[in-house]
Amino acid sequence: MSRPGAPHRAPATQLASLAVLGDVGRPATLTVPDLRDGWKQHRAEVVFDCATSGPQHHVFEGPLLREVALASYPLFDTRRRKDRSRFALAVSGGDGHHTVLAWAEIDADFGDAPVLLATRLDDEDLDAAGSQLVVPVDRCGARYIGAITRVWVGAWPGAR
Ligand SMILES: Nc1nc2c(c(=O)[nH]1)N[C@H]1C(S)=C(S)[C@@H](COP(=O)(O)O)O[C@H]1N2
Ligand SMILES: [Mo]
Repeated sequence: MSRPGAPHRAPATQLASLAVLGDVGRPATLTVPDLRDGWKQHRAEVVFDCATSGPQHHVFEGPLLREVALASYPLFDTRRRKDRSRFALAVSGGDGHHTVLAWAEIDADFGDAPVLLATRLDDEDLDAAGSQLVVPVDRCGARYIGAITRVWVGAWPGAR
């Protein structure tokens, strides 16, 4: 039960957001509540190894990275696998840590990896902390980028 006049959500200043940008038709800025309200939430129980702190067990919930990226209309021909396979994604955290994935890793016709942009971590909302990348196919935790600020989607330009 909320107090009369109390906001239903945290004030905007406490909401982290990420930008989807690059070779896309419709760049977007999305808060964690946007990621929760706009797409089906998937759940992943994962174990990953950290080089410094050992095995970590977590439960994440959030939309598929693929679905969120597709909503920004990557500039490939969606019907052509070879065109899609030229694309990559770069995911950046607020601290500058970043990683890349091949589009083919998350494409249903290729690796079909259920990579998530988490909105919840161990039953806690990530609204203020920011979304975290969840890569269940990885043995180690280095690509579980936290406090995501940018998801770049683009194509290697190739030989010109
Ligand atoms: N933004 C950001 N995300 C990051 C890192 C980082 O340095 N910066 N470290 C990664 C590493 S090496 C690991 S093992 C996991 C640790 O996740 P945990 O803190 O939930 O165990 O976060 C990953 N995500
Ligand atoms: Mo780590």
